[in-house]
Amino acid sequence: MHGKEIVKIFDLSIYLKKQQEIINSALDKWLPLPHGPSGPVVDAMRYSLMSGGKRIRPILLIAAAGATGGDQKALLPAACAFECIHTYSLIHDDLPAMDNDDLRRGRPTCHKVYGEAIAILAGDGLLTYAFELMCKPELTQNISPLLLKDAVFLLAKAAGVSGMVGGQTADILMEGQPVDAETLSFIHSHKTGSLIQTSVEIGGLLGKASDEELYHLKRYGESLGLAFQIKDDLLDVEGDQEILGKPVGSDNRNFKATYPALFGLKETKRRAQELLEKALSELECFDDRAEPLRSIARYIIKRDR
Ligand code: GRG
Repeated sequence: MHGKEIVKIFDLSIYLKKQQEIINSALDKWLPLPHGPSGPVVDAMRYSLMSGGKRIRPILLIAAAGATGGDQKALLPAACAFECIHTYSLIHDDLPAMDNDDLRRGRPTCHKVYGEAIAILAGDGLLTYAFELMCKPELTQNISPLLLKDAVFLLAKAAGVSGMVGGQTADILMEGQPVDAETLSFIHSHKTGSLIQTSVEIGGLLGKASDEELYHLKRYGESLGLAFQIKDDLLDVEGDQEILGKPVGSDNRNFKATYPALFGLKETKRRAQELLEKALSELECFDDRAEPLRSIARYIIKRDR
């Protein structure tokens, strides 16, 4: 090649902003509008959903599909389904029966605004709406029924007792008790890791990844999911409430099992870095199209919110 080679530098902040806009406008378009006697629950669903989350799970799904050359636009309903399930988990996690938090995403929590009953129903509504999204023609007309069935199964499993609900149960039952490293890793990889890992896996699956690509994407997602929760633990100790949009120190107050509590800050940071490197190594067989996945992994360890 003559002359200067043009090197395209991937800018994660531009990428995230663009993807967040796409996801936010799809959620806004697809979520029902509040009207009639059930209006308040839809209002509450929209209140929590449209309140500025990072949209990491849907973005991971889209980025994983992109890494294998899949049709990213066609997967938007599946990406939005992850955000609905994630937001439901936050609403329920904030309830008085669970973490009893007043602030989420910089705003009063759902139950503070709408009351407990409506907040529970808004969570239920978002969880089930996720599966309506998985049946949207925008998705079903582009993906084979067999692949879609596998994706729905993986999503249900990641959200349910084998995944997030199972992790949350262990987390709550272990409150105030000493936990060993194995139990802590179970809690973190199920409570938070399952949904993150599965967003990457479904992106690869529906993006028509090869078996080898899918294998590495799953392992990337597994390391990333655990790293994400470890970083969340660190932010609860060292983060800034203003930037986080939620109180810091709540893990300590609620006697939660965390990495800093079990291993100390230095060792926790070392483990997070190790997981980042492991996640990146799983992407070695991918070309430049995996750059968003690589940058997101680095960002997850560095993030301040
Ligand atoms: C209630 C079944 C049920 C499960 C709750 C996810 C969860 C399980 C609880 C949330 C508690 C929590 C703060 C966990 C730490 C990891 C986590 C999920 C953080 C919030 O996710 P982000 O950082 O939030 O992606 P945004 O607001 O950006 O979407």
